[in-house]
Amino acid sequence: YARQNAARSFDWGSYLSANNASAAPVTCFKHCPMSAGWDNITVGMKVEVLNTDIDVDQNVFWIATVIKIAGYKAKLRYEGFGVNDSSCDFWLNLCTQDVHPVGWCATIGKPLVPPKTIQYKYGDWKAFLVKRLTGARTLPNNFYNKLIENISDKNFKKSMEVEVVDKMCVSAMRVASIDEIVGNRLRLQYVDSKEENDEFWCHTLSPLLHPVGWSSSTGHRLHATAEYKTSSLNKVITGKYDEFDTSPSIFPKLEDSKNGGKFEVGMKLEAIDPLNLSTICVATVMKVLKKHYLMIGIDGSIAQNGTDWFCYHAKSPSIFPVGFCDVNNLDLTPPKGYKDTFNWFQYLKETKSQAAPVKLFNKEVPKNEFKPGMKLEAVDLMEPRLLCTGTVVKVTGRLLRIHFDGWEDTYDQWVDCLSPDIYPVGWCEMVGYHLEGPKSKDTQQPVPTMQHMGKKKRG
Ligand code: MLZ
Repeated sequence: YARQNAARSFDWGSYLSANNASAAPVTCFKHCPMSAGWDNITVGMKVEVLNTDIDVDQNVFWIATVIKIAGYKAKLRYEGFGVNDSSCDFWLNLCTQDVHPVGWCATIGKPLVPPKTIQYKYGDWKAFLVKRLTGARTLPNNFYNKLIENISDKNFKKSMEVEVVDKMCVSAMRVASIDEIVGNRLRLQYVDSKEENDEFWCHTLSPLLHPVGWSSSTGHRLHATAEYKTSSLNKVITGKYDEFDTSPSIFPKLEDSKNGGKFEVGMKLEAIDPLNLSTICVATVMKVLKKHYLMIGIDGSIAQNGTDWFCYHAKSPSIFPVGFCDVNNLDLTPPKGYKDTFNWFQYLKETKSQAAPVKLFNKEVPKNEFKPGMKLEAVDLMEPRLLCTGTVVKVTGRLLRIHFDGWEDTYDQWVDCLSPDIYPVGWCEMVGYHLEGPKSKDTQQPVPTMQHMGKKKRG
């Protein structure tokens, strides 16, 4: 598999060892390849890998045992080193072609040669191996093929058009075409852009991504030509899409609200601020779109004419009923001017508004194994080209707070446990995408204060 930028990429192995850190297991990430079968990948499993502990100038291989698993990565120990001898342990990615099932060398006629450090330990290496390998588990034979098959959604192809949030004005959609696909992450190019490389990255399952005609069918604001608006509406009505249109059929079906009530304009709630994902804020339903989509405004935000309203589905895990933060002991960011004095009861009275009824919100909490301290790879959603090393610092129901290693807490992000923007350790290496390492002390630059940031400003 292509590994373009891997060379400059950050190396998890030594970092995990040095910090004695654990990683979120691959089974946590349902949108990632091999997630479903990953329970079968266990410590103690044996594999065949390149033997680098030799004198000869030739590629030879040896058996290694999985000592520890961190996401897609494994700490390995060559067979023959003792149970307590970690002196030559090394990390590899189980989902790259560096790791093979036991038996691979025999099938392609490559030699198994013991490491020179321990060469002296046994006379009959063959007998030793037979003994060690009897009853041992290894990777399934079709592991790598399955991975390749799993790695991309065939429904999304280069040059196809989508509707995606306008990064310069988050209350509107824009038309973009798929320029590159890396492990189900799309590099999109806004089609009407005057600048070159006016790109936006998002996963095929991102809530910011929609099929052609979605804006017309929901009533969402769309920055596009009149021709596009007419033709896309037509496609929605007739159900006939062109070859390079993404159609609704390849997007996840969002569940409709079945509980009777409806969100109404003016109702108050708590919501993750789309322009500052480290905060949960006091918010208002500003507009109700079709198909259970809502435009949410953060109370006290300065933008006029709704340019910072943001679309959340009624069942979005990023909106919460009034009192959610209080109940869960989280900081609620009040509108400007309220500071510590904020009180929902008074605020509702003062603003003569109603809290959105609790029954309208998504109360489902999918089972998940995320725990504070677990490492992962996460998209910096303020600059979604960047995939960075992160740590789960808090788990509240289905919500995770991700901290970017080395960065100030103001860069933290609240994300759902099923978010397609978080990945197991080793994902970047597997798909060949650059991973940003932790920010280190010597490269630290002054960071602008949060008030000056927004999707357009930070960077
Ligand atoms: N230009 C940005 C880069 C931030 C990247 C952080 N990723 C966790 C800034 O310095 O604000």
